[in-house]
Amino acid sequence: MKTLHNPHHALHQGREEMFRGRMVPCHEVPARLDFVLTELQRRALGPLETPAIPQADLDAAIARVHSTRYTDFLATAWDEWVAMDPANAQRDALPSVWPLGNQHAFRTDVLPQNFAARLGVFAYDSGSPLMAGTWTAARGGAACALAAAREVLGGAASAFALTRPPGHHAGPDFLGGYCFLNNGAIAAQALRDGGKQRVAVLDVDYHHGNGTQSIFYERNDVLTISIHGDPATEYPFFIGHADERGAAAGVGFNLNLPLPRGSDFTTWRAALGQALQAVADFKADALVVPMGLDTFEGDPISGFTLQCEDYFAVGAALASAGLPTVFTFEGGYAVEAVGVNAVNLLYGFQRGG
Ligand code: Q9C
Ligand code: ZN
Repeated sequence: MKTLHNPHHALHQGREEMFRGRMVPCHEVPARLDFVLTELQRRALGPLETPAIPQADLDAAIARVHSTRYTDFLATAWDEWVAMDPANAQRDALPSVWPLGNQHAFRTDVLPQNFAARLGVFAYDSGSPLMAGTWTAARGGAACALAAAREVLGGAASAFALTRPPGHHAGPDFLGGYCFLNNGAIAAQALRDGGKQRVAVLDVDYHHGNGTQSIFYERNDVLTISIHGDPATEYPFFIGHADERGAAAGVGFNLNLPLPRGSDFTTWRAALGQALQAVADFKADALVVPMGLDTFEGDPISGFTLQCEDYFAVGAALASAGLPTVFTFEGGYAVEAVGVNAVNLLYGFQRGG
């Protein structure tokens, strides 16, 4: 399996995130990707490439899933943050005021001139710092996702987009959960645009793939499935329940499989079986797997108990779908284990179900 690597990822390097009234060191750190890269090379999964995607192609692929209002904001966000106060150059940008939802009469159709307020329009949490290199890094990740989709469209059985920052919490016009551009959604849309008729997205990150769900919620050509910690107790809290089945033409094309915090691999694997049945029923002709490794027992911010060896079985089960598959790299914050767990999953897949 080929890996598409983002050489710009470390330009995104947050210092601190807000957590329960105080600032704590970021969990989503560049070292995560370095551990995956080292393990990929040590175990020779396959060739490692830097994507060669023309900027215009990348812009077009991003625009297929994100609004230009949002990407225009992201493209200039850092400069505007620094323009607010030159001292901001030493601090990451985080929001501190939000419009809540439309039912509260706060307006988002008129964007405030104040940058901090605008950041609150586009960011739904205060745990996703934005800095000088965020836009370049996020675009580099999206390029990996697009290149991985092109690999598969070109006939490869699978490809791995080693994306960082992660993507699955980013929606059509919002960032959050350490995510800015939805790499998995960009890959899924690129597969559709490249001729795949029905694309399934099966999100195995510990957290609900809310951004991807939002992007495809009203569509019946992309099935979105997520196995995750129950939002009753787990981030992102306000979305990810089992009764969210899609809307308009998309009714029946979103499947949420929330599991209680503390769930073990036996429970998790049963949910994966259900997810794979849904993929088969949908008659998908391509699969995207937003691959979070934060289901690992040792993860510092999550609550499932998967073991390192379990990831081989996860990969093998995913391979049993028999579909051309794009993997994107999502969460996983037990930094020293994330490389082994990622490569175990990919190896399990490559060996086959
Ligand atoms: N301070 C992904 O796994 N906050 N995002 C957790 C810990 C957000 C996770 C609180 C977790 C987001 C891609
Ligand atoms: Zn996660």
